Amino acid sequence: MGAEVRWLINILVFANVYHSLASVPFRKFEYKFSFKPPYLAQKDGSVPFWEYGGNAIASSENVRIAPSLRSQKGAIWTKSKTVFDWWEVDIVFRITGRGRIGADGLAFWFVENKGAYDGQVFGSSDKWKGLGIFFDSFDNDNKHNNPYIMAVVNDGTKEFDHANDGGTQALAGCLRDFRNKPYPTRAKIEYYMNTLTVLFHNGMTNNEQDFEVCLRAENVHLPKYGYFGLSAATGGLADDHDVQHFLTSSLYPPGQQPTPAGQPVRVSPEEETKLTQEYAEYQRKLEHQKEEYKKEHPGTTKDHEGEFDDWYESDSQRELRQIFSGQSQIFEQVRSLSQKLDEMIGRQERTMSLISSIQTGAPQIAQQGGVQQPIMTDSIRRHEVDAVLQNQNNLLNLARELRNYIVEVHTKAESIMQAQARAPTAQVQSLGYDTVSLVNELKDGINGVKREMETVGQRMLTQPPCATNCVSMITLLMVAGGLLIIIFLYSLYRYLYNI
Ligand SMILES: [Ca+2]
Ligand SMILES: [Ca+2]
Repeated sequence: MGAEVRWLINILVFANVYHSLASVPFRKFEYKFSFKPPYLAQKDGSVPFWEYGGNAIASSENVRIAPSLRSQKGAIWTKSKTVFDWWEVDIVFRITGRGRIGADGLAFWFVENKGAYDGQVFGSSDKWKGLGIFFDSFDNDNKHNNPYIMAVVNDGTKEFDHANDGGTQALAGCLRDFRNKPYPTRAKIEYYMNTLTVLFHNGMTNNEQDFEVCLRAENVHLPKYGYFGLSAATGGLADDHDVQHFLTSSLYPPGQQPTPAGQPVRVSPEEETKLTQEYAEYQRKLEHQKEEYKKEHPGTTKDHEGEFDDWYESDSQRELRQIFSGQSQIFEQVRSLSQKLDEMIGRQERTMSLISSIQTGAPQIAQQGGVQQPIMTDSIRRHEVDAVLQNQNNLLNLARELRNYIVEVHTKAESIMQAQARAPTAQVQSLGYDTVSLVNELKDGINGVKREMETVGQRMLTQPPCATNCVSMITLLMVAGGLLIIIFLYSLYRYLYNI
C-alpha cells in the first residue's frame, strides 16, 4: 500500500516539474536586433543592423537619441523586420537633465512600418501600426502624474492625444521616476503568447534583479513581424536620452524552438536578397576598416595577421551563440548568488525590525489560543504615575505639617527663653523685697526694744529702785537677747525655704 502511494506522489511531482519546465519559453538572442557597448557604433558612426537619423548620435558606448538641447528629435530603427512571433527586449537607458523637470521623453516601438526621424510622437510618426511604450517625462495635462510609463497600441488610424499625455488611449501604465538616477534605468518588454509585460528597474541599485512589474496586459494583438525602434524628443525643457543596451531575444514555446543550425526559414526571397546584400556590404566595410587599421598600426597587426583573419573569417553567428551561452551561465550563477544575498538581507531586516519594536516598547497584540492578549512590555503605566504623584503630595503635606510644628516649637522656645530671661529678676526682686521688709521689720523690732530699754533706764533714774517688785537689769537684758535670737532664726528659715 505504502509503495503505491509513493509511486503516485513521484508521478505527481514529476508531472508538476515537467509542466513548469514546459511553460518556460525557449530564448534565442537576436544579434541583428540588438546593440550594446563596447564598439556599439563603428568608426564611421554606423551601428551594425541599425539605422538612425534626426538629432540622434551614436558613439561606441551608447546612442544619444535626443540630446539636451531645445526642440530636438531623433530615432534609431532596425534595418530589417523581425522573423519571430514572440520576443523580449531589454533596454538599458539613462534620461538625465539639469532641470527639476525634463522633456519630452523616450519611446520604444514595435511597428509594422518604420516611423520618421522627426515625428510628432516622441520624435517618431503618429498613426503608427503596432506598439509604443512611452517614457513620458513632461506633464502636458498638468495632472501631476509624470514621469509616466505607458503602453499604447495603435491600429494605424489614431492620433496620439499629446495634450492629455495619452489619456484614455493607454493600454496600461505605471507612475515611475526614471530621470537622473544613480545607476542606469532598465525596461524589460516581453510579448509572448499575446501577453504584453513591462518590467522596470528604477536605477536606484546596481542589482540586475531589482525589476518590478510596471504593466501586464493580455489579449494584445500586434503585427506578426515588425521593426524595433527607439525615438526621443525634447521641447522647451531638455534631457539627454541615452540608450546603452538594446538586447532582443526571440521566444519560442516549448517544442517549437528553432534548430541549432539557424533560425527558422521565414524570410521572403526579396528580403533574403536584401539581407545578403547588407551582409556583403557589412563585410566590405569590415575589410575596409581592417585595411585602414593595418595602415595605421603596421607593427602591431603583422604578428597577429593570422589571428586577425581567423576572427573575421569565423562563423560570427556561431561564436556569438557560444559567447552568449557562456554569459547566460555566468548570469544564472550571479542571479542565484544575488537571490541568496537578498534572502539574507531580508532575514536581517526582519530581525532588526523585531528588535526595534521591542526597544520602542510599543504594545503588541499576540494571538494566543484565539484570544487577543496585549503583551505589556517593561514600561511605566498611568496608575503607577498616579501613585507616584500621590506619594509626592503626601510627602509635601507632611513637610508642611513638620514646618508648622517647628514654628510652634520655635515660638514656644522663644517665649520660654524670654520667660527665663525675665524670671531671675523677678525672683531677685521678690527675694529682695522680702529681705528688705524682713530687715526693716528686724530694724523696727530692734528699735522698739531700744526705746523700751531707754524708757526703763529713765524711769530707773527718776524713781528709787524698788526693793521687792522690780526685776533685776540682767534678767531684762537676757529676755531681750532671747527674743532677738528667735526673730533672727525665723527670718533665716523664711529666706531659705522661700515662704
Ligand atoms: Ca507628456
Ligand atoms: Ca500627465
